[in-house]
Amino acid sequence: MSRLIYILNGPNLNLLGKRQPEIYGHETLADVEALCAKVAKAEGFDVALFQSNYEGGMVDQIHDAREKACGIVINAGAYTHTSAAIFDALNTFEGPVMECHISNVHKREAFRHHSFISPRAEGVLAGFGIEGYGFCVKRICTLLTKG
Ligand code: CA2
Repeated sequence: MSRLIYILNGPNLNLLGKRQPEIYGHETLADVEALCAKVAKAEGFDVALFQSNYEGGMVDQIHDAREKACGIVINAGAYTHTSAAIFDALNTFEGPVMECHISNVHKREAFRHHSFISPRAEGVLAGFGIEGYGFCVKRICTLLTKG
């Protein structure tokens, strides 16, 4: 089994730490990567972080994960609320999937309350800031080592 966990990020998350800090905080995607790498390393795993502003780009990364990754943490951004294509792609992946949102989507607009990803995810985390990514990585490590 691969010991690589993919951290997939959707549209606009490249702007993390650069816009709307009142919602998404001051940390950047580089900080997310560093946190996830630290958590994974302590458990004997590695991470690779990706970001795409395109739905097809995210689908391609999920297909890539089929060959290379043992688990996926996904923050699909606004595609969370719209994308059957990303849901279908995740269903072709065999390992654990954790859905992560920086903000508490349930405290926000109604359109953010529904997720196409959740029915495929082992767990869903929202509103923990970027710390949530670390918790999701840890959970995937636990699921893969202790079942
Ligand atoms: O809370 C989350 O992590 C979201 O997935 C973020 C998405 C939003 O559409 C979801 O409903 C909840 C938006 C990502 C936008 O990211 C930005 C980051 C910094 C500045 C501007 C946008």
